[in-house]
Amino acid sequence: MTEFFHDVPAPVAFAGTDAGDGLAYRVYDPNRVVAGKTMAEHLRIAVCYWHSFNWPGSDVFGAGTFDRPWLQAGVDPMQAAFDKQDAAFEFFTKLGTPYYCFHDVDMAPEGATAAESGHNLHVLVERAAQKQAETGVKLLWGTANVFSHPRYAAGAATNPDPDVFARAAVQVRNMMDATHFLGGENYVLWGGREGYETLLNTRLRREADQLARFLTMVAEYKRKIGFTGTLLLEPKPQEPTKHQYDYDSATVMGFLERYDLVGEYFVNIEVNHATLGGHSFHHEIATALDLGVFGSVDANRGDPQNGWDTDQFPNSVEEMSLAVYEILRHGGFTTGGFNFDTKLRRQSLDRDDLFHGHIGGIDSLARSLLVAAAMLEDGSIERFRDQRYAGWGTPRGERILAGGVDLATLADETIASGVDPQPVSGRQEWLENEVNRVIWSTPT
Ligand code: XUL
Ligand code: CO
Repeated sequence: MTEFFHDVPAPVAFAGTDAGDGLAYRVYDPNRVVAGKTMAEHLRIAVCYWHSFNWPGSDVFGAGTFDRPWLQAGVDPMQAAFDKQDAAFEFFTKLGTPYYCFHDVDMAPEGATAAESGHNLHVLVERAAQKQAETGVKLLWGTANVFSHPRYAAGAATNPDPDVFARAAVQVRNMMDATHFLGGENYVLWGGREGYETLLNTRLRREADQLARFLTMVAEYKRKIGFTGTLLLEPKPQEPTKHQYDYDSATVMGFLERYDLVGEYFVNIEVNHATLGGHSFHHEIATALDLGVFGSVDANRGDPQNGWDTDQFPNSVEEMSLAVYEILRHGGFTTGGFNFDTKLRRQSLDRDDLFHGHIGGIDSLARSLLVAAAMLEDGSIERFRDQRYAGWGTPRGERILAGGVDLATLADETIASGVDPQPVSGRQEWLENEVNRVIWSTPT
């Protein structure tokens, strides 16, 4: 087997902030213990197969720019898939990250029939199992791509044609089997085409019922095969559809409640999906945690100047620290992790650019973890939050919340007692300064 990333010595090592400008981790030291666990255990980092190995660097205005020999025209599809898999596992090993994620079609070429596609997947998955055993790299999650093929243009589960729903069932069944076989810790469903382009041709209720039926079948199949991983839905507000049904975490929760699926599905929150939805990443994380549906994260970032999913490598410690703080405060990941759903810029042509992107993102997460742990240890934010709501812990507050008083009684009592609440400062600027104080004072 020839090395693809032959210029990169294996593996990338931790060298601290004094490291020069080469390939090294400056903060991420997998074995370093922070708040009771190693950095590797906290962050559970995964590399995605699709953007890193299956995307040629094309955009809507131009062809692929990247050096990915297995994506060239005229290469035998199975040989190309083997070469791609070799390069992917070489990358995971040299980067030193514990997990990866993939869609069926990232790894195996589609055949002329559903049966042929299933066979190709089977061959590649058997080979992946061997590679996992050889390298120790594990599968964070698997997923089926039921959005790229033209048959899914009008949706997979939400398609007006039940035959398309059935073809999606083939792919999802096969990928659940593959994920289970590979010891995957989660299974993701991103409904890229489960939405609409125009309401003029769409029956909303009909499509929601179909989606719920599909998700129920998936949850039943999980139990049938004994898959113990977590089922994750990945919210996104739009792109490629004008409107996607899994808009954000709160919308997903409403859907799960409506169709009696609470407890079956959790969410995989992507930073750039949150910001496309008009939320901060911090908002989506805090919301999912409070709703009890938090599962995993697709780490990346958008570009504040444009309105699409740029999937850039995360590099803002300020932004990440607040989200990691919420995750840490709630006890951290269980089966989830930080999957790098990130892609290089189209001009990043060198093979080692893929390393630089991931290293920078991973170091930013590691630094955010240090800051988040220091914020928790410092306690000033939680102290302020506790104090701000302290009234609800008094007998008066508890009586109201427990239903011990009705509206009219409360109103009459309030008039009689002459209660006259005074506005209290929310202290936002002080809190923001507190966050910066911790960021600036936390040693690497
Ligand atoms: C698309 C996206 C997907 C999912 C998996 O925006 O994030 O790659 O993560 O299908
Ligand atoms: Co994603």
